[in-house]
Amino acid sequence: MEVAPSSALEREKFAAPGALSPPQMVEIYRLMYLSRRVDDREILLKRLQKIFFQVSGAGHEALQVGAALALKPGYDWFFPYYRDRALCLALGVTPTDMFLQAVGAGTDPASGGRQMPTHWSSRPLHIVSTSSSTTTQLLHAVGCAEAGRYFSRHPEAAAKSEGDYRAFRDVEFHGDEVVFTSLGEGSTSQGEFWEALNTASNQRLPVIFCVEDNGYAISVPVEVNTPGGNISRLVANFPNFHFAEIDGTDPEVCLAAFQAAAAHCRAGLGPAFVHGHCVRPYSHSLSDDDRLYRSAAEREADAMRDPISKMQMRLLREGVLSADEINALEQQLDREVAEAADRALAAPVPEIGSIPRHVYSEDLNPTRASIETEPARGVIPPGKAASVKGNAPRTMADLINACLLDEMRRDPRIVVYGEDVADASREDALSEVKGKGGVFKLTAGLQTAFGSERVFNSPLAEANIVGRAVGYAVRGMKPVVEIQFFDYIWPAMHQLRNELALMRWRSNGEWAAPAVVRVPIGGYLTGGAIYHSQCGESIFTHIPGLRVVFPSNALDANGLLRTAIRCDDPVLFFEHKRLYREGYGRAPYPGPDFAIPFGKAKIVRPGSHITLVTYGAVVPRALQAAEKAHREHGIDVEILDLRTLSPYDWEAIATSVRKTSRVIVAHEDMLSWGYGAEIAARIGDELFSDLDAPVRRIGSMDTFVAYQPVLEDAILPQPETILKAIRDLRAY
Ligand SMILES: Cc1ncc(C[n+]2csc(CCOP(=O)(O)OP(=O)(O)O)c2C)c(N)n1
Ligand SMILES: [Mg+2]
Repeated sequence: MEVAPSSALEREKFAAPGALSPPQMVEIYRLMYLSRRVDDREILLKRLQKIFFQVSGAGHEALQVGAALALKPGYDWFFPYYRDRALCLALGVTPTDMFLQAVGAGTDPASGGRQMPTHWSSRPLHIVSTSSSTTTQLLHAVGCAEAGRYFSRHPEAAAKSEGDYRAFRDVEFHGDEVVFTSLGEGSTSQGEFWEALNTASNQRLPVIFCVEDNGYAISVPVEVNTPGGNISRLVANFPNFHFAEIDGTDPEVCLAAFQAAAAHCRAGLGPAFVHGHCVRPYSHSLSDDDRLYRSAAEREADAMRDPISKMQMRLLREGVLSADEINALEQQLDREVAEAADRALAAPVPEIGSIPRHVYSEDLNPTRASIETEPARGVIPPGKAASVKGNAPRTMADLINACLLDEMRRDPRIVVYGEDVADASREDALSEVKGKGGVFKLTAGLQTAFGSERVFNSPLAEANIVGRAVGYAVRGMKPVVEIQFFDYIWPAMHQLRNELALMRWRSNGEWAAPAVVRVPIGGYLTGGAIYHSQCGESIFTHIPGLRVVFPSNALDANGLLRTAIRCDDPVLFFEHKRLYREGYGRAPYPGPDFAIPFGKAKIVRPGSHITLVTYGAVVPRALQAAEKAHREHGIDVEILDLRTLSPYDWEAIATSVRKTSRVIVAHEDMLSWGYGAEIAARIGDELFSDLDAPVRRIGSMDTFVAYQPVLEDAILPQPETILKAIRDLRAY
């Protein structure tokens, strides 16, 4: 028989604060003991090599059961961490589910055999897929709370809509929902911990942050991670918080603390911080032995505070259960745990053929040809007066801005935020000032048009921007966020690679985070120097699950951004700063529905002698070189602008190379390990017999971009560099 999770009926009994009744005490003990025995069983299975990893929740049970019983699964939202077994059991995850993950079964409901044990996920219970990265989940919780608040204030935005991601992103919300997230005391050292508290505090979000303080981060004691050794003291000055520092081994104290925290959150007063002191009797994980770094006296003191034995003593002391009754309950639970483990051990392993499933959306394919539309003619761009000539050519900056305006009007689930993207955070100023709207003015006028709830400034913290976007997106909203400069994307790298791009695959399709991250990129700026000129797109095309777009002109930028926003996958949208306002590539406003599918290259210049595969700011430079090659040397170069880098248009490359038999791959990013290396390797591999010459690559020097323009020119590929490669290859 499967072990029953705490039923809704049982849970109601815990809703009201007050002293615990005997049946409540028994239910708490049942959950805590169950959690410990699932750990024990997993440890046994690991020793028998039937499972491959084990991390226990031992010592944390009281705190977690207290939290779970104060909250509502399937109503509130949960972003737990890897030790939260008792929390998840008390929310309704079954021991069988847990063992299925431990054995890596194909039927593991949390990840289909992709994640380690204790990496929770359950859509019905609102447990959002967790990673192994300590602390990333906190920013997801913050974004989730923001999305919940947004939907409660704008319920019409939750309506389903066919034709874009909304068809597949169902929305549920409750006005008084709470978002729970937890972490260990060591993980409070991560910057994202502080970034999450920042936004939760500033926006009075209904998030409960639970620090499960067992005194150690693997072998590192608390005072190394936390100056003074107590995180409660350090966070005490954050405004709007409800704070509680408690004995995390006493379930009655814990339950009362979480009830008070939830009441504060549900009343809209702000977030809560519950700091529970607990113990860690089983070392960090089965790969760790705390006898290597903890004194015997310290470990014995911990053992005295073990929440399971303390609760058992209390049941006996208060006459709630006799020794025989406790024995009978434990034996019953032991049997159920053993049966659950046996069921999981008999489960089939995942199919090898299932591996690529859910890397990207299985529902909405952004490469499908039907996305393609013709540009509308003679229409007036949004926000412009009718007197403005509708079909005058516009810059890439203009047409990106126009796309954002159009899409925000069409889709109320879109929010835009980032550093400096608002017109003015202090709204009072808006009556007398023009507004900032981004350091490159790409988001100008959006706040004025759609209000501060939909367009706002983030703190100066890139992980905060992307981490919150994950939380927004899992709730069905469409964050279209900005990283101010590519050069500063790195603090968000962890969130981009380990969270945003991975959410769908690691949860076997249960969750997804289809956000758009717009990123100004690139050099050729004259004076941009090292920290305002970087490229580095291949680092991101190397991330499965992420779509990577890199347009070279205004029309493509407009049509591809629209596809990105309507897409069901996360998209990294690179905008070349040098191209924002260039004369090259301007185009009339193409109307509010112009879209270009991903993975479709454009032949910018047809030719028969050499294929030149490129993208971004190298496109106009390649064109110059090709024109000169034609004029002065009679060489006819075909230029392919890839437009999207992941996916990319292999068919277009292959068709052209089969025709010309000579190919150059050119990009602005550094040559070595660059994007061109992959394309060149694939051409060599699959088109070898079509080639008459080696595949040539052009990229910048393997350095960063220097400030002095003479150096910058020499570092980055120029039309002359390209022309020389064209001539050499023709002569080969
Ligand atoms: C970002 C990140 N860095 C390092 C690790 C490796 N690691 C896993 S758990 C852990 C210690 C965490 O300690 P604490 O936050 O106190 O939680 P506890 O394990 O004690 O419950 C470390 C360093 C990780 N998972 N993620
Ligand atoms: Mg710890």
